[in-house]
Amino acid sequence: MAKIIGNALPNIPWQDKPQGYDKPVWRYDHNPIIPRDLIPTSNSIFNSAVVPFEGKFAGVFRCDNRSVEMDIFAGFSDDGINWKINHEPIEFQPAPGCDPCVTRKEYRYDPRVCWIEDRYYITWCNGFHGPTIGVGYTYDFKTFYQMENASLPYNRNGVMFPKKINGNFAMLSRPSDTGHTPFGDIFYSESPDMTYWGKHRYVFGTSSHSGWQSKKVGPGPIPIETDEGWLMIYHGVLTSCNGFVYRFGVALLDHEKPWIVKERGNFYVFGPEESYELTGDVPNVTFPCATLTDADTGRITIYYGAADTVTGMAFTTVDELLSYMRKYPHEV
Ligand code: BMA
Repeated sequence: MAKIIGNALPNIPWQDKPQGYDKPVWRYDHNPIIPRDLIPTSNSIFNSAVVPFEGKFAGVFRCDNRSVEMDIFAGFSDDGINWKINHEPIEFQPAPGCDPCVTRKEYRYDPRVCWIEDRYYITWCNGFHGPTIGVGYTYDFKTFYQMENASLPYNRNGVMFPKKINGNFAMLSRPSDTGHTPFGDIFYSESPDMTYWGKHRYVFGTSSHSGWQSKKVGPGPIPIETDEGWLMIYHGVLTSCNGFVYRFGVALLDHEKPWIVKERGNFYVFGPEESYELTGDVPNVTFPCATLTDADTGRITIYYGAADTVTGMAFTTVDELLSYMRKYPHEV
C-alpha cells in the first residue's frame, strides 16, 4: 500500500505484532526502555527524541532532575533500546550570527530532533517569560548551537518537517498559555532561514465528538513522508473528572500544502493501558515525541513518554496506521 519516502533503516529496533493482537500499535515487551533514574540526578526521563546517527542512534532526552527542573540531555545507543544518557544537560552556544542572549536558560522540555539537509535540528519547549519554541542544531551531538526562538510566548510542541516545503523550512506547533492550557489546536508555519517565521496556517483543532481529542491536540513526532502525503502522529487530550488523559492518533496531511488535512482518525491508535502509563508523576499520559522509520519495510518504531516518568517504545507500520485511520475516520 502506502510507501514511506526516506531511508532504509535495517537496524530499526523491532518486534513483530503479537499473534491475535488486533490494535494498530503494539508495545515493546520489555517496556519501559528508560527508567526514571537512568542518570544519577534524574527524577524522570520521558517525552524524548531519537534519530539514526552514524550507523547507530542518538537522541535528546527530557530529564527532570530531583529538584524537578526540566532540561534536555544528549544520549547514545547502539541498538535504539539500551541508552546511555549524558549526566550533564546540553550546553548551547549561540549559532553563528546569533546574539548570545539566545542561550538564556529558564527551562527546557519535550525535545524533537529532525535531520534536514546537513544537520540535526532540535526544537523544544523553551522557557522565555513563558513557554515558547526553542531552536538549535548539532552536527555531532557533542557541540550544540542555539538559534532564535521560533515564536513569541506562548507556544509548545514545535515539530519540524524533515524537508523544505515550497522552498522554506516548515514547522507545526500548538499555541498555548502560561499554564496547563485548557485548549490547543495545531498550526503550520514556514521560514526561509529558521529565524523569521510566517505564512501561518491553521491545520486542525479539537473534536466535538471524539472524546480522546476533545480538549486539545498537538503535533507529536516529526511527520513521516509517504507517497500519499505526510503521515502525522499527534497527541490528543481528554479532560476526565480525574484530570487530563493523553493518547495519540493519526492524520494524513497534503504533501505540497501540509496545512490541508486529507484524512484524520476518529479512534486513537495508542493510549495509557499498562501500569507504567497509568501510574507515575502524572497518571494516564502517553506522549510520543519521535519515530524511527524503515522505508524498505514500512516499519515505524515510536518513542513515547509514559506517565511523565519513563520512556517506552511501541511498534506499527505505515499500513497499520493508514488502514486503522480509514476504518474509523473522523471528518476533515
Ligand atoms: C503537557 C506537557 C507534557 C506532559 C503533558 C502531561 O502539557 O507538559 O510535557 O507530558 O502535559 O503532563
